[in-house]
Amino acid sequence: MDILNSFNEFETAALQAVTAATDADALEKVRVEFMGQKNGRVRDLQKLVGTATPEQKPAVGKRFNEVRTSVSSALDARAEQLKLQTTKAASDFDVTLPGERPRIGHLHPITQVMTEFRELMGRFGFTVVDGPEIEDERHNFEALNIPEDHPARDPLDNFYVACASVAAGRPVLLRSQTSTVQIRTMESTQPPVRVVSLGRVYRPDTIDATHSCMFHQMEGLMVDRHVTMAQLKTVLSLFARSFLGPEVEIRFRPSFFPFTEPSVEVDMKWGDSWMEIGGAGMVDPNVFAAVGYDPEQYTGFAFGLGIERFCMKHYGVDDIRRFYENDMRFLAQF
Ligand code: FA5
Repeated sequence: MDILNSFNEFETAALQAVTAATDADALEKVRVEFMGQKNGRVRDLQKLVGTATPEQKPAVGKRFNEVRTSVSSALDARAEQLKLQTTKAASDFDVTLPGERPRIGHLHPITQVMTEFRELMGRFGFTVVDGPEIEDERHNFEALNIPEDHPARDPLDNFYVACASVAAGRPVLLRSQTSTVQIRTMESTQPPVRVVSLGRVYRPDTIDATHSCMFHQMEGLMVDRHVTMAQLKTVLSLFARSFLGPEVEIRFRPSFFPFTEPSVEVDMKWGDSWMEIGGAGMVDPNVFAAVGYDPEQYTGFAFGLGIERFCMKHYGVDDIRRFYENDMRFLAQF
């Protein structure tokens, strides 16, 4: 009989769907699809009961009730089973087991060293100032007494940035030195000045064990009446010894920077040789003139130190590239 076949197909399909449901939501969907009061497929079966002949009626009615009961019971049983599984999963969690320790990172070694630099210079009475990493030519060169034809301004030796300012005739570049912040500070403050500024600088240098195209500098500037070269040497020597230890050997070598006169290069002993760690000198009167300070009244010293080089010496790292490779085996040691 066709009607009974339809009942059997309904039952098989419903029981399969019940078994396949793996959570309460899926099971509820099965219930609505097959047994839903409004549009469940069971409604079609009910209509079929109405089409049975009087002789067929008793058998059809009986089978209809059986099918309905069997699907309802299967739904209830599966619901119970799923509930038990969830409670069991929850009770599998043993609160007495030791937890998994989360991996907590730490500050990059360069950042750690910068924090210590700020702290040390703070003890010498230097406050911390900041400046932008994208600079104009006035702050990176002109006010620092670096004329237009100076080789340091060669576009091939700098990272000029292509943007609207360039089109408007105001070229900008990634600063090649933190000395830019000397100018910004003096433009906005009157002497006495005693500041340090730490941050990134960028140069298209050939990368090797001691050179990176992005590195960090600490700039220092002290301006007042009667500031002397002896004070500069004292501050730098004390600073280097405080950070690297009293045994570190520092030497000052005559040099040239357009923005200081006289100028020195600062080296530290590195094994059997010397490594340059920074430049320094007495602020050139032309720089004072560019920011509106009276060179007759004030003198000052300035220095710019390579932070990576200090960090390398401090931790015994022999290649600057290690700091930027993001190798956890290296970084986790600090
Ligand atoms: C300067 O940048 C001057 N502005 C320093 C200065 C400031 C002089 C104030 C006088 C007064 P120099 O180019 O030498 O100078 O760089 C300073 C230090 O930065 C170097 O001694 C070195 O330690 C570090 N340095 C320079 N180039 C790199 C590089 N490519 N990678 C890593 N460190 C570098």
